Amino acid sequence: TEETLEIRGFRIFKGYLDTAEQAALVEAIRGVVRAAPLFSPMTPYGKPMRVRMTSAGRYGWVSDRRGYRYEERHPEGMAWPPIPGEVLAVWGDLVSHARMPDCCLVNFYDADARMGMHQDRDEADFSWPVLSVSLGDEGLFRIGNATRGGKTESHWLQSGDVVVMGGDARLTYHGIDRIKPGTSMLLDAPGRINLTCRVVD
Ligand code: MD3
Ligand code: FE
Repeated sequence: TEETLEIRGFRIFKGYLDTAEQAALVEAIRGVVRAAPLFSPMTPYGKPMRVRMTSAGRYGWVSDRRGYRYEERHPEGMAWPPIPGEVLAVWGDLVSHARMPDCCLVNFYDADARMGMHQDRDEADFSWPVLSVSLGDEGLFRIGNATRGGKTESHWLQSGDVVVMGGDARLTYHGIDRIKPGTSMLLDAPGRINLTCRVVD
């Protein structure tokens, strides 16, 4: 399946990556996680996030009692590993060859992790799109509006789907309501990986 769906300005490329490409990405991400281990960020309100995270690139996204921001180092002190070439290739094909992302955030959802509705607004320049790659179990993606609340639309993101959020969609509220364990054979345990590439500054 290779079709593009458009929901509220989000371009969803269904089945953009074939199984071999997905497996290669998972291997590359395993390398990232070996160099920069997954951690459970603390929200500024003092509640740990359900999603475990790490990053690759010049910057990584972190959250703690001081707030959400980009940092040049992992909380344990190491520099973030480089963004894998396989990820940059997808960005090059769908976003730009002129400018590569500064950050590839790696989100890992276990069977009961979710991500509440939020905006991505920690970047300096919203004119660059955000690109997201889904791997592993399906996740129910909810798309809202430019302000909190209002009607929403939901879509199941499957392994190999790529989403590009640009233009008016860049500041749209979004979240992951739940994942559906056992819907993919890609990972060796239930779970979902999402890669989010962003230009930061
Ligand atoms: C819409 N991640 O890390 S990716 C995030 O599946 C995040 O892990 C979700 O939201 C996930 O911030 C959803 C889709 C996504 C990513 C960035 C966006 C949608 C976006 C930025 C602007 C608008
Ligand atoms: Fe987001």
